[in-house]
Amino acid sequence: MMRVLCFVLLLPALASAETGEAAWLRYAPLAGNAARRDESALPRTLVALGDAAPILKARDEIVLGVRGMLGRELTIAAQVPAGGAIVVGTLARVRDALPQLDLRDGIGPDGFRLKTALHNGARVIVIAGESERGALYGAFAWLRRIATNEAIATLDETQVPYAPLRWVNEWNNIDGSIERGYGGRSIFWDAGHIRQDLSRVAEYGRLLASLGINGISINSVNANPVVLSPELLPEVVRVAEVLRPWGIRLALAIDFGSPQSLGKLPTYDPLDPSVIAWWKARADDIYKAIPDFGGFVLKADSEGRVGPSAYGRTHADAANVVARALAPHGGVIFYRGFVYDHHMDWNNPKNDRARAAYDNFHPLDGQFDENAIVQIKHGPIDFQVREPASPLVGALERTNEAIELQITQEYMGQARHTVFLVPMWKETLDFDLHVGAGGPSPVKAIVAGRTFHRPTGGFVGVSNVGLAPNWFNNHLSQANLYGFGRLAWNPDLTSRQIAGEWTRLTFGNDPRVLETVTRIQLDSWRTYENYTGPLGLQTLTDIVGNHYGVAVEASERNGWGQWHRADEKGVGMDRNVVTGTGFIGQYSPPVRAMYESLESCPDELLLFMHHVPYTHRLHSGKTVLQHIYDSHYDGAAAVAGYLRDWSALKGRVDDPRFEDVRAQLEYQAGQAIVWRDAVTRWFHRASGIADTTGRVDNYPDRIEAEGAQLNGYLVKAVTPWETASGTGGIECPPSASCAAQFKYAGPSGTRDIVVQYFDVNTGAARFRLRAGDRVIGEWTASDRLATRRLDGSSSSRRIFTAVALKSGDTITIEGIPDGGETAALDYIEIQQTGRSIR
Ligand code: GCW
Repeated sequence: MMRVLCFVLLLPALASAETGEAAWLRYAPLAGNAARRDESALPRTLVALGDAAPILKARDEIVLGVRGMLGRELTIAAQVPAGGAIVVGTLARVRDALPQLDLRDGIGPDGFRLKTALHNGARVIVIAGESERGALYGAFAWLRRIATNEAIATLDETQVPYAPLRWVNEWNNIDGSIERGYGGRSIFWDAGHIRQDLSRVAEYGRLLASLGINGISINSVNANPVVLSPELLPEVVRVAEVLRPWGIRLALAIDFGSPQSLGKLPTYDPLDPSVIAWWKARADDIYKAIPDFGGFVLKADSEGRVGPSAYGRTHADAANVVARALAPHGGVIFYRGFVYDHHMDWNNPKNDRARAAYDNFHPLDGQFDENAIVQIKHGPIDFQVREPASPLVGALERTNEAIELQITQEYMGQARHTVFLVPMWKETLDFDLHVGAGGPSPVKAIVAGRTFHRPTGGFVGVSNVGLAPNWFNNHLSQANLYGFGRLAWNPDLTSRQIAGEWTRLTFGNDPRVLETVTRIQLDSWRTYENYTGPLGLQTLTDIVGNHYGVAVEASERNGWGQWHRADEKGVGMDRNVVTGTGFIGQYSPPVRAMYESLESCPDELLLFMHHVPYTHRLHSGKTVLQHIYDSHYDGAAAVAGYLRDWSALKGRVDDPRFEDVRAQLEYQAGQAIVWRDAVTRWFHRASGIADTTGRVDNYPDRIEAEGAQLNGYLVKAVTPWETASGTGGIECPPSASCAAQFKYAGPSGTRDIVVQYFDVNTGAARFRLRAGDRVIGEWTASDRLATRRLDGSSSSRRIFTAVALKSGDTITIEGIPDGGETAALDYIEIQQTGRSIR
């Protein structure tokens, strides 16, 4: 007799799905045809084999997904009934339960098989995992097929992840803040402790499991030693318990000085016996409490962190002392390759930060233990808008590697801008470094351990989700986490496939939505590159500040090494072997030859590799300078296009998310103009060469605030100068109220009025716009972007459309400061209605 199991499903709150919290696991009802199509193909019973936690999670997901998408209630049974069933379990259990089925072939580690068949004349859908975790992955994959309208009637496929290690790092501080996180505060930590309420951790575990992520470190690599304290361990255990059912191993980032700072030893020398014993004891304790603990992540001798250099020891010595403590328990250490000197002399043309990772780690190849992995950022600098693949990836033949990709958009618009990073990651992952003896050696194959036959390796994504309902504070940024996970599972997927899947899962299968969102996403990195730093210039953002707004020279004349060396004659870093820093010599001969020669160096990396005059002609035929001008105008126009195209989706996307994304794109469109104007004006002033089409430094619709009639307002220089139009801005002294009056000299008619003002994070100044005697609008500058200055980050835009103006009208802006915020203004623009975002 069939035993019907009764249970209450404790599942994440899907009622709040349209806040973005459920991300790509919404299980929203499918439109008529798709739902009916699956009707006949779908048995009505679900058999989950065994009671291991991941299997129960798989069961719950299938029930929830089928109910949500197809409106069907599945019956849970212990055995396959006469009418057939969906059967989920490990391959071994499935073989026992369905002995007649031909399931002889094995499945690789963490893999799964989806198969439809007849069993005793009844239809079965088999979801079999190599392990319990694999079965869970299979359940998610099967549900994804349904959600994206793929056929499920006949299935026979096996999937195995490309690499064994598919981890995320969360740079969370134990006080609950997140280093380079833009989605609010930590879901893990608060005030020095693990949070009481871990419900968002459970939801996050579900999202990660749906992608096949199998490890997570939950604190910043700038680690507080306290994370290893025995007092905190019981709290950390709680997180491990929440993530374990999702097949995710918990890990911690560690501080290399911990034996001394936490353990009170006189030293942290990795070769000192007391230090060796200390690491072993800590690892033993952790594994007693968390038997499946994943391991440690270590940032040493980098950006002020202590490391083995204090004792004249090597990175391998440092990695190995920790690796040996973990090895008996099956743990691994990810040792970060991000090691460089941030006090380099800018005046020395041979100095080059890009060389650092290779120079530090290549000599140590072969000296790392088998459970140590060198974790390498995808480019040689630091997550810039375009970098070549890190040469270190190709240079370690006897060392495990993982590639570090940054999901959180530190230099990529900090989730205020939509930038889909998968196309960028793909370029790196597919890049052939021409190493090894066995044919093509793309980055993905090397880091997965395939090229040099390493025991392990893989992918690490710096994710930094937060408590924001939609995790990142930008719905479209979720696609980066999704894309990271999909690539870690299968880097051969195309960017288009990933963007398409994500869009269907996140916004449904409406073809118009699919086309628009996919196009925006696929285009968005190139667009961001266009209006920030094209041609390999790097992002051109505020390197010494918030890494967000534009500041062209912030990278120069300091020790951080993100230099582009633009001056009055030319631009770019000479990294040549013959004339420059020699960085290009770190690549294998074919790659070296391509980058070394101006003829074969791709335009998009030209200024990363070479210093050239502004008049140098690109392969495209344009001069470097004209390309810089044009790309910035193209980029800003493209974002305006995204806003227009998204706006046309009203009614096809639920209202809350529609409006969130619309507001985000509107903001981005304004910021793209700030970037465009700042960068083009900077290069115009530096080079003295005009834009051939006359756009740069020529804004006919614009009236500068510093030229208005000022009542209380004072003219204020803005730093860096290029982030304010004209010669600066105006600000209102504290405890005053001020007004600026502009004369409208154009013909009478309906116009859009753009107000460019500054919104810093030290107050909430108020503004009022009048045309003649009429109040057109009021607003408060209450944004909390990380800047207290008038600069490219705080420069903000407000648009009032279709304002009736008469020739000679006075347009007045009244400003009332608040706290440290001075109701500062840059300019207004009076434009023909409908053309205001250009
Ligand atoms: O990109 C830089 C960030 C730092 C970060 C560092 C790293 C965690 O600005 O915030 O520190 O990289 O990757 O270690």
